[in-house]
Parts: sequence; structure tokens; C-alpha cells
Amino acid sequence: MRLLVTGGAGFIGSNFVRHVHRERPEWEIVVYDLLTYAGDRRNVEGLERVSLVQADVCDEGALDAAVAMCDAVVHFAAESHNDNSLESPLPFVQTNLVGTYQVLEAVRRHGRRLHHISTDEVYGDLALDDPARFTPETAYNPSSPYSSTKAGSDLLVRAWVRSFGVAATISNCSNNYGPYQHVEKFIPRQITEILDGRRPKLYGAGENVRDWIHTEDHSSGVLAILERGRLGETYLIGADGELSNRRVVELILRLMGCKPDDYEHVTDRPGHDLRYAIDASKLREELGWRPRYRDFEAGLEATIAWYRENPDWWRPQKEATEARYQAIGR
Ligand code: NAD
Ligand code: TDX
Repeated sequence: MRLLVTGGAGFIGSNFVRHVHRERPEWEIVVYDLLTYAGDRRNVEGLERVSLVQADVCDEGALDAAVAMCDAVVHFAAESHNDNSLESPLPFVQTNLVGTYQVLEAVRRHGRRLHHISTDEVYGDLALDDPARFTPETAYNPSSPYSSTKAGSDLLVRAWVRSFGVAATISNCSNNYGPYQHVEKFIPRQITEILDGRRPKLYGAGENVRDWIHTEDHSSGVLAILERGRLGETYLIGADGELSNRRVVELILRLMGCKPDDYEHVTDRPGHDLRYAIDASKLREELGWRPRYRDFEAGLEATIAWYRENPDWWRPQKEATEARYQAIGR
């Protein structure tokens, strides 16, 4: 197997590359990544049988050549941060929609298997007291430029499956945490703010709920679907990890030896989704998948330790990220 992983130098993509490298030692992996502000070649350096092509998923020629060399494609490459999509939506339209279109056309030309990575945000949000969770049958109702372009990319995949018989599956996962996540995202931002002697920043009242999953569990779910998923199907990946943002910040503060109320409230994100919640029964029942990182506190402690031990990795991102937040008052 030679596997092409688009976006494989980003947070979830590089964790997936290391997961597959460990779990399938006979596979070759080609990372296809533009190395935007969110990608880092160090994330996949030094791994045998892993190579890197630095190119844009929107570049038809470069992508075609890479897809031709490989047996299957897992498509992670995307603009991924909601706050950025509110300031500057065009790169989201370009990479998430046009990029996915190019991936679909390339796998169609070469008859390759595709797994498309998506998000629970395509379903919009739930009320805090709604007993319902998202299932593969939930209607799409995205809120932000980010989630609407991800929703559009999923619909393109479905159309290429039905109209052209492309051999594809889709997964929609909930909020990931773990090592190598960019400091613009919620958990690493708060950890590195505390390490830098500043207070965590909670949007609005902090009542918004996210359904946390360790990125290793996302990886094992994707590998199961790639190998054993039914073609044309959508699988939801989640680990029953619902927590309010306030609870997460309080936990980070406590684990880092600070007072749990030592955070500040900042201006809320416009259009801020209230709650996400995943029902992963289909993945569990059909493919026998189970999350291994069931203890969020232990996973968070290990993640805090990783950021403590790897300032060389995150320091170069930090200043510019906080300058961007300062400019928008968050
Ligand atoms: P990330 O921003 O950390 O990484 C994205 C990667 O894609 C980077 O390496 C970047 O260089 C690369 N990239 C961006 N534009 C590109 C382009 N035009 N051509 C080639 N490469 C390009 O994102 P992430 O958090 O690792 O998310 C990866 C995928 O998982 C995305 O598709 C995202 O929608 C999805 N997802 C993320 C989460 C989450 O919690 N972070 C949850 C569910 C789904
Ligand atoms: O400083 C902050 N303070 C804060 O309260 C930041 C950066 C975020 N937040 C809130 C906003 C959200 O309610 O924390 C929550 C998580 O924020 P993000 O890390 O920006 O994630 P979210 O918007 O939920 O989207 C994430 O999960 C789904 C990923 O970024 C997406 O790529 C994925 O699709």
C-alpha cells in the first residue's frame, strides 16, 4: 500500500501519519501538504517510508502526479480555524471546496480509493438540553464560512460517488485534542497562555459545549473506515466527550497548578455554535471501533506535558497568533 495523505503535516494529519506508520509498518506514506501557516514539516520528519511533497491541493498537475503514484488517498488538507474563516473566508472556499474538487477529479481519473475527512460542524449546533446527538442522518446546517465549506466538500464527495462511482467514504469527527495542535486552537492556546504567564481567554460566558476526542482515537477510526468501511458511506467519529469550555479551562488551570477561576472572558465569536455532540454508534457497531483514550483528564495532562516539553515547536507560532487575536479583540 502506498497511501497519499493530504494535509499530513498539520495537526490531525501528522498524528494520523505517525499512527499508520506505527500500525502498518509495511505501508509507504506520501504526505501532500502546502505547508501553510498551519503545516510544519518537522511534524513528519525522520520517519522511514514517509516522504513529503510540498504542493497545493488546488494545483491540478502536482496533485494528479501524486495521486497517480499512490493506491489510496486520505484527504485532511483544509483551512481549519473558524476564527480565521470569519476574518478571511476566501482561502476556505479555495482550499476546502476547490481543493476537494481537485482531489475528487484526480481519484476519478486514476480510479483510486478516497477517504474524505470532515467535521461534526457541518450539522450546525444543538441546544444545551437537547437529548439528540448528531447521526449520519442529521440534516446539514452549517453556521460559519469554515463549516459551510466543509459541508460543501462533503456534498461534492457524495455527488462524485453517485454520479461517477468514485470509491469514497466520509468521516465527520468532533473536536480533537492532543500534541502538535496549532496554538490558535482552544486547548493549546490556553496551555501556552498559562506557560507565558497570561490568563486563559474564554469566549462569552464559556457555556458552549464541545465533544472532545483524542486525536489518536480519530486516527484509529479513520484507519478502520479506510480498510473496512462500506464505500459511499458516512461515519461519525466521537468519544462521548462533551464538556463546556469553562469546565475545560478550569481543568487546564488546575492541572497546571493555577487557581481554577484565573481566566478572563473575552468578546464572543460571532455566530458561535452552542453545542456539538456525536453519536458514533454506526462506527462502533459496524466496524467494532472503540476509543482508547477514555480519560479526558489524563489525555489533557499528557497534552499539557507535551506543550511544556516542546516550546521550540510552538514558540514560532505564538506571537503572530496572539497578534491576530488582539486585532479582533479575542
Ligand atoms: P490544521 O490546520 O492543523 O492542518 C491543515 C493542514 O492542511 C496543514 O498542514 C496545512 O499546511 C495543509 N493545507 C492547508 N491548505 C492546503 C492546500 N491548499 N494544499 C495542501 N495542503 C494544505 O488542521 P487539523 O485540525 O489538523 O484538521 C485536519 C482536517 O480535519 C481538516 O479537514 C478539518 O476540517 C478536519 N477536522 C478537524 C477537527 C479538529 O478538531 N481540529 C475535527 C474534525 C475534523
Ligand atoms: O481562545 C479561545 N477561547 C474560547 O473560548 C478559543 C481559540 C476558542 N474558544 C472556544 C470556541 C469554541 O467554542 O472554544 C471552543 C473550541 O474552539 P476551537 O478550538 O476554535 O474549535 P471549534 O471552533 O470548536 O472547531 C474545531 O472543531 C471542529 C476545529 O477547529 C475544527 O477544525 C473542527 O472541524
